[in-house]
Amino acid sequence: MGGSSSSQQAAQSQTPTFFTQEELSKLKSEFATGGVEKVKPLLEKKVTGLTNTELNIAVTGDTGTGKSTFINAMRGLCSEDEGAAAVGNTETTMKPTGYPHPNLPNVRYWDLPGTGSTQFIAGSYLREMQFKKYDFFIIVSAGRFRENDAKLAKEIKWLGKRCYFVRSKIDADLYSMRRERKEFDEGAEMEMIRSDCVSGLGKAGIPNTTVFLISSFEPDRYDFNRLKEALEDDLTNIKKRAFILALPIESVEIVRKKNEILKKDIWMLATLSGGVGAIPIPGLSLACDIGILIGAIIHFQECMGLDDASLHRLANRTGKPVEELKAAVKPHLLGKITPDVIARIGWGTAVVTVSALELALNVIPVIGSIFGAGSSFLMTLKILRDALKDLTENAERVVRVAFEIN
Ligand SMILES: Nc1nc2c(ncn2[C@@H]2O[C@H](COP(=O)(O)OP(=O)(O)O)[C@@H](O)[C@H]2O)c(=O)[nH]1
Ligand SMILES: [Mg+2]
Repeated sequence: MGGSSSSQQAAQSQTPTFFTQEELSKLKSEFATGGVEKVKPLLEKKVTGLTNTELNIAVTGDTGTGKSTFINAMRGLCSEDEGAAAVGNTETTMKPTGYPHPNLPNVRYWDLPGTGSTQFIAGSYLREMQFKKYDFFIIVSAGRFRENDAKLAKEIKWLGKRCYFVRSKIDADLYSMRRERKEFDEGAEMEMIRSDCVSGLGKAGIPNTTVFLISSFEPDRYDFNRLKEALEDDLTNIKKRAFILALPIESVEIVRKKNEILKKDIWMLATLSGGVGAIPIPGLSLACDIGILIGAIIHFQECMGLDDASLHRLANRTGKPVEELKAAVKPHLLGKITPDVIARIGWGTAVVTVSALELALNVIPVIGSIFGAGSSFLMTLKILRDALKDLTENAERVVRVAFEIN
C-alpha cells in the first residue's frame, strides 16, 4: 500500500545535507554576520535533532505468526541476545510492547497484540494501540491474510498511515514443498504463495497490494531486502536516515547506504569540534573538541556494526564464529576508539591534493571558507572522513565473510 515518495522528498535526499533550503539560508546569513560562533548553536541543534529522531514501527499479527522473531531480525538480534523479544511466547498481553534498537534506542519496534479471529473493530483497536505514535504498520501472517488483517489495513490507510504485508516463515513452506514435490521450482512456488496472498487481500477489498515473503532466519534471502527498501523509500528524509542507520549490516548495499548518510554529517561535526583548545592527539597539532571527535567515530563504528556487541550478534545470527568476523577487521578498529588509536592509524594525516580538497569543500554547503588548509576544522574533517572510510571498508569485509558473498 506504500505509495511513491513525493518529488520534494526525492530532491531533498539528493542534497549533501539533511537541511532544508530554508535552514541553509539561515545558516548562510548567520555565518555572514557572526561567523562560525553564530553558526555553531544552529548546527548543534541540528545534530541533536538528527540523533533524537524517533522512529516507531508497529508490528501486528496473531500469536505464533513470527512477530517477535521478525522484530529481532530487524534489529539484528537472535532470540537469545540481550534485549531480544521472547520467541514462542504464548502470553497475550493487550498492550503494545516496545523494543528499542540496541545501539540507536530512538528506533523502536512495537509488538502489538493480534486482532484475534472474532468480531473486531479496527478503529477501536487502533485507538487502544495509540496508532498516532507509529510511523507505519507491518501486518505479519504465516499463511493467508485474514478478514481482520484487511479490515485493519483499510482503517490504517484511512487514518493516513502506511501499512505493509509480510508473509513470514517462507523458508518453512519451501522446505516442505521441496520434500513433497518431485520437481521443485523455488521461484514458481514463491509466486504461487504470493499470488494466493495478493488475491486473498484483493477479495477482502485491498486490490493490487504488495506482499513480502520473508524468513526472519535468512535476512539476505527472499523478499527481505525488498521489504527494507520499500520501508525506506516511503519514509521522509530524516526518518529514513534513522531507519537505515539502525539496520543490521546484512548486505554491502546497506553498509554503503550508511556511509552515504554518515558522510553528510561530517562537516557539521567538524565545525562543532574544530577550533577549540589544543588536544592531545600524539603527533598531531590539532585544536578540537576531542569529545565530539571521538564520540562521532564511536557512533560510526556502532552504525557500521563493528562494535564488539554488534559483531557478537552478527556471529550469532549467521552461525559464524565471532573470531572469523573479527579477523576481517583491522585490529585497531575493533577496540575502544581513543586519541592514541587515531594517531596510530594515521587518520587525517595523508596529504590531500588540492583537487581532492576542493572536492571535499564542495560538498560542504555553507561554510567551506572556514575549512582553510591547515585549519583545525580541516584536520577534524579529514580525520572523520578517513575514519568513516576505513570503518566502511572494514564493515564491507565483515558482511562478505558473514554472508559468504564472493
Ligand atoms: N521457519 C521459520 N520459523 C519461524 C520464523 N519466524 C518465526 N518462526 C518460529 O515461529 C514460532 C513463533 O514465533 P514468534 O516470533 O514467537 O511469533 P509471535 O507469537 O508472533 O511473536 C517460533 O517457534 C519461531 O521460531 C521464520 O521466519 N521461519
Ligand atoms: Mg511474540
